[in-house]
Amino acid sequence: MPANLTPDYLKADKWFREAATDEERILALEEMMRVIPRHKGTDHMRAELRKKYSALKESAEKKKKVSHGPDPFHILRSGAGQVVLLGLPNSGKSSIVSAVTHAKVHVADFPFATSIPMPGMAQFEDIKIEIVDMPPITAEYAPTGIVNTLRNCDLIGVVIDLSSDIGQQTKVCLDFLESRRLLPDPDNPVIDESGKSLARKCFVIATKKDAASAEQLDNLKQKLTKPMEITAIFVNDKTSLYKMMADIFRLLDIVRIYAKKPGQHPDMKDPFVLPKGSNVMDLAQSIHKELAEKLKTARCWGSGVHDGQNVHKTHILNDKDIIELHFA
Ligand SMILES: Nc1nc2c(ncn2[C@@H]2O[C@H](COP(=O)(O)OP(=O)(O)O)[C@@H](O)[C@H]2O)c(=O)[nH]1
Ligand SMILES: [Mg+2]
Repeated sequence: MPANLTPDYLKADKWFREAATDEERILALEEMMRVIPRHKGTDHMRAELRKKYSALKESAEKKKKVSHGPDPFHILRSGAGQVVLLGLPNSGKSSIVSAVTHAKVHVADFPFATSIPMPGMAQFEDIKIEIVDMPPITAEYAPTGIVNTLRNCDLIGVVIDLSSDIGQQTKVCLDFLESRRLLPDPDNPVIDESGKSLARKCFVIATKKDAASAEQLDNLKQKLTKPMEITAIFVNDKTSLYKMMADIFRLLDIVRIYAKKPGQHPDMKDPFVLPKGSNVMDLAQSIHKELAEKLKTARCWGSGVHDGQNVHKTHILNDKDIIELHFA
C-alpha cells in the first residue's frame, strides 16, 4: 500500500474491512473514494475502488429485489423526532427506553440482551418523540446494520454509565462515531451526494448518577473530546428523566405550532411540528400544499408579538405560537 495514504483513508479502509453488510461496505467505499488523495500515484487504486463500488452497488440492488421481509435495522421514523441510543453493554440504554416509553424492551444485568433496534414512543408534553433502544457496541464489535440506523436518525444519544469506566466508554463510542463519519466536525463537514450531512447531532446521556460520585460527571466532561451536551439521569428519578426529554426536545430543533380557524379556539392537543426557523408559509404548506398558495394573511398569538397581531408569510414561528391562517 502506498505510504502517502492519509489517516482518514486508513480509517475508512479499516471500516470497509470490518463491515459486515454490503450496505455498510458501500458507505465505507464512498468514504474511501471521498478521502483518497488524488494524484497519479493513486490512479490505479481509485479505479479499483470505483470498480468495487459499482460491483457492490449492483449486487446490493439485485439482493434488494429478491430479499424477503424488512430490514430490522431500518427503523421507520415516527413522531416529532427520532433519537437513537449508542453505548456499551449494560450502560443503561434499555432502562432509558423502558422508563420513558411503553416499549417492551429487555432490561438485564447481562450484556447483549438487546440484539436488534427496538423503538418506543416517549411523550414529551404534547408531542411524541421516538427513542430507539440499540444493541451494544464494544471496542471489538459493532452489530451489523447499526450504522444505517444511526445515519437516519435526528439525534444520537451516547449512553455513558457514570458508575463504570468513563474513559473507556467515551473512547469506544466516540471512536466508533468518528470512524463512521457520524460525529459532527464543523471544520470538515461531510455531505453525501444528495447534500445531506453524514454526521448526526450527538449528545450524552450519563446514566446511573445515583450509583456514582459527583466527580464522575466532571471526569466525563473532561473525557469528551468534542463539545457535546450532557444530561445526567437516574432511571427512577422522574425529574431527571423529564429534564432529559426537555433536552432532547431542544436538541431536535423543532417548534410546536397550534393552528386556529378564524372565530374558533385553537386545537391545543395536536400541534404541528416544524423545524426551527420555519415561517408562516411553511406551516400553511405542511397543513395543505394547495391551500397554501391561497394564503392571504395570518395572525399570531405567541412570543414577540401582540396577541392576534397580523404577521407576514415570512414571519418566523416560535415554539408554542398559535397561528390563524386566512385564505383567499
Ligand atoms: N443504579 C442504577 N442502575 C441502573 C440504572 N439504569 C440502569 N441500571 C441497571 O443497569 C443494568 C443494565 O441496564 P440495561 O438498561 O439493561 O443496559 P443496556 O445493556 O445498556 O440496555 C441493569 O441491571 C439496570 O437495572 C440507574 O439509573 N441506576
Ligand atoms: Mg439493552
